[in-house]
Amino acid sequence: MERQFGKLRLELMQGDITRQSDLDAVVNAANAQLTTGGGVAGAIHRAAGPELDQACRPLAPIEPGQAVSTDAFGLPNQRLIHCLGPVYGVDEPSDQLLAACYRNALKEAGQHQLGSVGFPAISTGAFGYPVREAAGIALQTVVSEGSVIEGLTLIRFVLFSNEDLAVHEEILVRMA
Ligand code: AR6
Repeated sequence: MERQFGKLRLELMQGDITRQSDLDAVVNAANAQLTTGGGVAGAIHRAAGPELDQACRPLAPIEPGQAVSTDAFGLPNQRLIHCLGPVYGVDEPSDQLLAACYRNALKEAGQHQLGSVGFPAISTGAFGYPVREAAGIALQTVVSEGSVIEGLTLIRFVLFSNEDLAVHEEILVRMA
């Protein structure tokens, strides 16, 4: 599904965040140390290769809601943006910290003049954020913050499961 908000196109698809070769940047659902792990971070570090670990080291640790960026190394993108989502029920206020992730990731994209960015569903895996709640925050935030970033024309949510895609579609369809 896709929707246009002014000059910004918002796309939702089922897929793998490491295989978005037509996007300038993709976002990593990172840990505070910016090391590999499970889920998105594991897939990104495997695809990017060991140089990513070295590039991340001087930038760590990061705080919940923060975003930093590196070269994308073996990934087919120009840049990688690393966000630390809140652990649900632990890092509070979770909703504001999750919104800050998306806002700060988009700011980072703006600073590097990136025209297209792909996001996974940050915090909804190992960090336990309920998908429906997280999707509402994520979609609202990227629409309001994305349209003020100069040069940004495409945001794509790459959801790993069809169930997660369906939840995001339900919310996007109803958004004003
Ligand atoms: N492409 C797109 N989405 C994916 C992929 C992929 N390749 N792999 C998993 N997902 P998670 P978090 C989905 O756990 O909750 C790591 O160990 C997944 O199904 O990656 O922010 C880090 O090191 C889920 O819907 O991120 C951190 O310690 C969503 O992406 C911690 O997990 C996010 O799941 C971060 O936890």
